[in-house]
Amino acid sequence: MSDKFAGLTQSQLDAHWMPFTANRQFKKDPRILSAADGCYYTDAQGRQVFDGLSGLWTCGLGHNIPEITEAVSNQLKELDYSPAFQFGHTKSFQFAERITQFMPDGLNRVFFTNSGSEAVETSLKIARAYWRQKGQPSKTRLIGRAKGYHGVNFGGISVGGIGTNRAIFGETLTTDHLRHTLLPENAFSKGMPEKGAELADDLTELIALHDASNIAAVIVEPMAGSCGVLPPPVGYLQRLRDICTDNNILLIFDEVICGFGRMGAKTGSEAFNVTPDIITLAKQITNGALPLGATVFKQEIYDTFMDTDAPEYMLELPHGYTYSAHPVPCAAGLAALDVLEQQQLIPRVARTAVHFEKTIHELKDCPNVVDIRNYGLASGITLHPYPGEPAKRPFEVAMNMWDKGFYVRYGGDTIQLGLPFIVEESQIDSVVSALSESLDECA
Ligand code: PXG
Ligand code: PLP
Repeated sequence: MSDKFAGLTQSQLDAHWMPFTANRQFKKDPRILSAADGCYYTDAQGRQVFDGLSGLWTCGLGHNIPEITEAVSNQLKELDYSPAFQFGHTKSFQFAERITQFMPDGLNRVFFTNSGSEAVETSLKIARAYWRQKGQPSKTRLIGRAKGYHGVNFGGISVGGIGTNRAIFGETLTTDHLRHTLLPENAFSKGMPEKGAELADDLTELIALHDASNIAAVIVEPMAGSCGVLPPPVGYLQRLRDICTDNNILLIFDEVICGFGRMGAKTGSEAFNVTPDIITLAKQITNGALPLGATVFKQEIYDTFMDTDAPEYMLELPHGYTYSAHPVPCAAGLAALDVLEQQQLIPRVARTAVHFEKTIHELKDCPNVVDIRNYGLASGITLHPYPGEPAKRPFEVAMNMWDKGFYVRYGGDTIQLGLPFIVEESQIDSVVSALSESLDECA
């Protein structure tokens, strides 16, 4: 069990083109995970590795949850697949209603997808179709925000605001972007930063430029995750909400990371007390055990499609995936939300976040740390870059952490933590103290 290649041949390693991975580096020095339980992975050499990102923001309940395993295995034995179009099975309806219990009031119609990226495409397509359905077909323009991450499909990269994720793929949809909210004067803010609410007024300027009659929707992450954890400035989301309401523009919150507990609340909407018209979900929805995403709509959007003179046998919306509402991930999701609720993990996140905030900010004086941001059980630590090589230092720190037995995320000039909801204070202290050592060693 001490072979870091886990018995894989070079040709097997070469056959898999890995996603968002430095393939050449990985295949020389693979990091293979072979098992997981609670807050720990076991790697191919049998080492225990602390899961500092809950998988990829997916496994807040921890790993190897017996209730999920049982639900999935029972579902596979009972009904392994059911056609998604024109036929149904009980789990998707039960799960849809269960999801709405976690959503803000009024968001109560659920469309199933297989990933966050598809949840985003679904939100953008339906936003456009909604206005057409309401007799306003010119409302097509979609607005995102700089540094936003909305998955990797064409709609998502069009509204997305991370240049490296779109630059090589050629033409995208015609979109606009609000400025991001990462202000130097907010460095080392704890929780929501004080300054920056007025950045929401960028939307007013875009409305002046294009006219609201041409704008379908604005999409933002309530707390931007992938670009390095940016909690919204105080008052910012409410201002966006007000401008959207005043101008008949749909507001979409991409809650793929924020949804189901990460913020110490059911959603980012609840944490920041602002209700959008549409919410996208994925990741934590099944605790990562199986792929599933969802897009949740306020009822009036759904009703707009149902309120039609077309014959009842006609489809109201030509959209959906072969695996939309697949019974097995629906069963996993039902079990995951039951565990989240029964173990009262959302209030636990809110409580643990207090210790996490205090502890993570103790890294302020470590070498090369230029900013630390946090909310709930999420944190982003920005590192001073090597000249011309912004991504190198986070890579070095993350590899040093891996050697010490801690998995943390690195991307751009940032190290990210997304701790499991079940984390103990002593484990928070261990990961932060290891990070402090790594920052010293990589200085
Ligand atoms: N929207 C948001 C806000 C996301 O965070 C997606 C959409 C896309 O979801 P899928 O399931 O298609 O990947 C995401 C995904 C990171 C990291 O390190 C974040 C994501 C994915 C992988 C890594 O922060 N977010
Ligand atoms: N490509 C082809 C040729 C297909 O037949 C389908 C679905 O039937 C798709 C793509 C879309 O696949 P999915 O529904 O899994 O997104």
